[in-house]
Amino acid sequence: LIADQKITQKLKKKLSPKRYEHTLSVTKVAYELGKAHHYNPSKAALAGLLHDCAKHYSNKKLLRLCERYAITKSKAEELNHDLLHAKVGAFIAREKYHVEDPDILNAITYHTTGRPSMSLLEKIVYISDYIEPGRKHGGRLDLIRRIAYQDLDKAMLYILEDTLEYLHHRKATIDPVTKETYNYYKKLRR
Ligand code: DGI
Ligand code: FE
Ligand code: FE
Ligand code: FE
Repeated sequence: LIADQKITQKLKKKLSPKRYEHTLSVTKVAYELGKAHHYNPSKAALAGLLHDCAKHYSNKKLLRLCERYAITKSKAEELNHDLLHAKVGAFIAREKYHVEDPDILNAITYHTTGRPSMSLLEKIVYISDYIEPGRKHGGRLDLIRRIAYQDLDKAMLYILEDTLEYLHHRKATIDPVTKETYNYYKKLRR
């Protein structure tokens, strides 16, 4: 047992089977990355468990929660409501799952775009979300899976590079924070 069973059962009831499987996989990978990088594995697992806890909400519900609880939306989040499940997820983790730890809440908030100068836990969750065994991204996924256990900053850079390329190809609106995060990790490695 690597994660809180009450939270796990509650999420099982709410998420689709596919999203629930993804959630459990991210939880396991976050636990392993925690061990590999000397971060409390149980705390990493809890952050992984909750990272997509608002993913099943419709855009309408995400927007309604933002209105009701004065959660401010960035320009990118206005244009792409999907991005909101990260920020709203952190809110739900606090209100509905009673998680207070700011590092866990930030890891949930920044799991989609990342942000410059991420904490160890923020990187663990961001990377676990990308490399969990159920993911089938093309690009350098197998390479990134190996790098993740050796160098988190390098894994961040590779994931951001592949993600930006994918978003460009899809002509998706790119959140400036995603771009800033990429620039930060690129500079870090020079
Ligand atoms: O919720 P998940 O699917 O497990 O994963 P996630 O929350 O990391 O979302 C992944 C998607 O988000 C992936 O297709 C890349 C996309 N994404 C990351 N940064 C941006 C972005 N999408 C847009 N439109 N803009 C971004 O800046
Ligand atoms: Fe997500
Ligand atoms: Fe992600
Ligand atoms: Fe996810």
